[in-house]
Amino acid sequence: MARYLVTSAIPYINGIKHLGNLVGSQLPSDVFARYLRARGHEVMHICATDEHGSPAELAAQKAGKPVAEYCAEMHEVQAELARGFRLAFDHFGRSSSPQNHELTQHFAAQLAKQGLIAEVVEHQIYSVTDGRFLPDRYVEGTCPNCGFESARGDQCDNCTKQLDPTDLINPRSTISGATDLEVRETTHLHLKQSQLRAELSDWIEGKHDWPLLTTSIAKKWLNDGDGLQDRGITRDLDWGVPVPDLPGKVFYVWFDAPIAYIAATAEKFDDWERWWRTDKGADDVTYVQFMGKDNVPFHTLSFPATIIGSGEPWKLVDYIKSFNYLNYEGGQFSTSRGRGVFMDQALGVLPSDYWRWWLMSNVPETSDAQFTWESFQAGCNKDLADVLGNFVSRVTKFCRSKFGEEVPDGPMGETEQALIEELTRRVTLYEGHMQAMEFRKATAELRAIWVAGNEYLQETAPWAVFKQDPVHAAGIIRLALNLCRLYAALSVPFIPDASAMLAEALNTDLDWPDDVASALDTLKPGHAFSVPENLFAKITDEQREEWQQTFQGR
Ligand code: B3M
Ligand code: ZN
Repeated sequence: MARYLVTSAIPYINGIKHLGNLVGSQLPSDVFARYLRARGHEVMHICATDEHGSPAELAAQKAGKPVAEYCAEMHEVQAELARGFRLAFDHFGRSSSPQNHELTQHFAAQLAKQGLIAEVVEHQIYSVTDGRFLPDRYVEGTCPNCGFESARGDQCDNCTKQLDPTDLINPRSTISGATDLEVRETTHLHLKQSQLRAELSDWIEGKHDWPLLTTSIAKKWLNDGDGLQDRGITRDLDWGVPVPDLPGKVFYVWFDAPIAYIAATAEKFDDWERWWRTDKGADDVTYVQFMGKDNVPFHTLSFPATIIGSGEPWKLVDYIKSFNYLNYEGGQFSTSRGRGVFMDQALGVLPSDYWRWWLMSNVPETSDAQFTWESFQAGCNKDLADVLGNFVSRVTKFCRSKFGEEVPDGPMGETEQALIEELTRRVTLYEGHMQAMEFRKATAELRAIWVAGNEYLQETAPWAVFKQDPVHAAGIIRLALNLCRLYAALSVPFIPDASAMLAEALNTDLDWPDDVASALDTLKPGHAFSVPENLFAKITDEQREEWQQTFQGR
């Protein structure tokens, strides 16, 4: 038994996330955390809403609400959606919490003590039309790195380069569209990240087992030279963590957001330090982060710079699992054009297990992936309805009609032995992929484990055997009912609702199989069960076409 701290990138407060966002952080972190718990590890699984910065201010303005009220409401909306998708966080916190205010100011003070903070008179974009300084996202323009014309002031969405608003070519105000922008002087705090280059470089170079996607992005920013430039960590905004002694300024959202992983733990747990301080018990914790590829520079350079630079024994991440993008029907998801499926809409279409299964079996691990309704229909119908659902339904219904709703008694033979051997081998592979966070491989193996049950039924044909040899048929069905239980246990990380339904119908607890042979001998003859409702309905062509229409956007 080990201790795992698992965090998902914290979703921005403004607006509801689409399936691509979901599969890039919150869902895989949940799948991994559920797996670890099922294996008996001690797990702390943390997420939160990312509430500061100009996107929140802009969205609140648009909604005509005070920003604090807007954030409180949207936090509830996102927390409810997380529950709807069965994202089992130990806490879903808020970056605007008092705990995060305190910790963010603490880190800034520590960094200052270590000589890593400079007060810098900056030249910043001031909009005459808007009558204010324009921080990060209030400015858009052309990326100096790749030429993308709609780069934001903080980062280019096209090449992922971290930017300062003054870097942009042809800048314009996103509030008014004004181009009468001037550069004026204002004092900000800078984090002298460049002084940490050697330490950060050594740290990343030592991570030989990290996904290539993570290390390649990290090394690109390290070695490009400007990835570790000293960076402004304050902004001219009202909403955020106030900067002591600099009235009217708050910390930059990307400075306080990762600190919110720690703060969110502290929001709920008095003993949070045993997860986060290596001098207070966290030295035996394995810390894993989940995120989309655009978040990688902030987690491989900026946040570690805060942690290392503090000079205090805070827990550094041990493994960063990052993801490519999920596209939608040959293009991108788009909030403004209503294109693609967003988390609230998805739950209106089908229960969460369908989405969880399809998304994780198509997770954009090694390259970008694509959601299409054809693929979604085919994947759900084949894997969930035809393979798993059908197996459970055939076995339980056949048993009910021939032996009643209790596990029948009968012998096992060579076919069963062969199946146990195959499953033993496959479960080991499955566990290996889960431990390695190779989710596509894991879902393929789980599917193969389900398929093995169907093949076993096909081969042993209990419905035919029953006519000559009912006791032999009883043996087959006893094993098959135990297979249902095994499937429920193994499938928990991906389809927790179906697993729970199945466990309830089988009138059993679920535990992870230490040994397949004994796991398949858990439900004893005479054990009462009931036939579960159909676990999965098939998606019809009419439904698929209707949904295709509904979500195609303008
Ligand atoms: N909110 C960006 C995103 O949702 C950002 C992640 C913060 S992680 C500390 O993609
Ligand atoms: Zn760019």
